[in-house]
Amino acid sequence: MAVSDPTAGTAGTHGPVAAPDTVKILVAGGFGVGKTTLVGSVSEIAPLRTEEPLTVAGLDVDDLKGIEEKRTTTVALDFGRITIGGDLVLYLFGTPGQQRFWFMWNDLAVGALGAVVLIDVRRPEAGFSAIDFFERRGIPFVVGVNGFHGLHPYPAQEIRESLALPADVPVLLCDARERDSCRDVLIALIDRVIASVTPRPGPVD
Ligand SMILES: Nc1nc2c(ncn2[C@@H]2O[C@H](COP(=O)(O)OP(=O)(O)O)[C@@H](O)[C@H]2O)c(=O)[nH]1
Ligand SMILES: [Mg+2]
Repeated sequence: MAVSDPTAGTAGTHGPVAAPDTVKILVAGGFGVGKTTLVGSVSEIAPLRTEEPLTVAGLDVDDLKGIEEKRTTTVALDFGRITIGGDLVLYLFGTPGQQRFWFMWNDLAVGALGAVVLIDVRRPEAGFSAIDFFERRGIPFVVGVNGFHGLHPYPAQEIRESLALPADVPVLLCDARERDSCRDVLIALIDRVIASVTPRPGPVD
């Protein structure tokens, strides 16, 4: 399932040590839903950020409705890393959210085994395009519902219905600012990725 680095994992006199499995994961979603925040919360390395201040020039182009407090924006990508269970290393690539940067998504998706579609609980409809993107490409994904200000007014089931998500797509309420909360979303995604590559038992004779 995972891509391993064959050059990694040799340790002195103790002989070879199993190389960690590395997996590329995308963190996608609309503009201002908390993608950069999520990658920063969970990353063990100082996350690479390509944030720039929002400018007056972008006012007519980028839709800030509902996120008036947003001051910066990701112009290329976010990058972070998290180790799960000791030997599974996830490389997280946060996509730029504005529609004018969506041409980059196809390139970012190359080699990705799964994705988190992050939505802002106040504007769930901003997640439709990302959901559609991964559904079309058959890339397994989970939906993380970022409850801004820690509020979760709607149960996961209600959000699933409003986004017309199939029953097998996990929907997780989360807080993009909380490491453990974001980690739980990533663990659910790994389970989903594993389920998607595990053949289902055939019919019994
Ligand atoms: N109160 C609150 N603010 C958040 C949360 N997640 C993100 N933000 C803020 O909302 C703005 C947009 O978040 P950002 O991570 O840049 O969104 P992105 O465009 O999806 O990368 C920033 O000012 C964040 O500090 C959250 O869960 N609660
Ligand atoms: Mg961002």
